[in-house]
Amino acid sequence: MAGNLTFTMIKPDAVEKNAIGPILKIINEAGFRINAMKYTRLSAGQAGRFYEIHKGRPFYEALVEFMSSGPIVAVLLEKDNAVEDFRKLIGATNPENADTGTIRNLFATNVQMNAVHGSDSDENALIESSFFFSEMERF
Ligand code: IDP
Ligand code: MG
Repeated sequence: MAGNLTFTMIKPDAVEKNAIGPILKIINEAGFRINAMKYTRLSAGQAGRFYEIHKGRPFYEALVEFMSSGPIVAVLLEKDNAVEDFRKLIGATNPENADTGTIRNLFATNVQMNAVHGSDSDENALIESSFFFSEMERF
């Protein structure tokens, strides 16, 4: 059975574009409930650990540098079928391939600076949310 939690980050490019409000509005209107949220900045070490799974890929070093270049908003979201529905809402990794109206279509700059993160599985949603949030930060 699909889980009801997914984890997202509003990435530094979207924060820089003043798109926190518009992106959260789209997320709320799509039926996601905010379970936990934090405005913070990752160190290079923390970004490297968050994206450890991509270590060795050609884009890894630049991704770590980008993700630690400015503040982000980390959000734990709740909805039925959360992971799959949220991936649909954000669109393809490369905004050139993202469907019209998706968050990446509307706000991404390029394949690296693509506005938002979205968990790819229920298991990773839990791992990623516990990277940012303690029990007492979740509601
Ligand atoms: P996802 O965010 O859609 O799940 P992943 O393949 O998990 O995409 O990649 C993680 C992040 O790494 C992407 O969101 C993007 O910021 C960056 N990235 C992925 N592929 C490329 C690439 O080909 N060039 C530059 N950056 C990339
Ligand atoms: Mg991914």
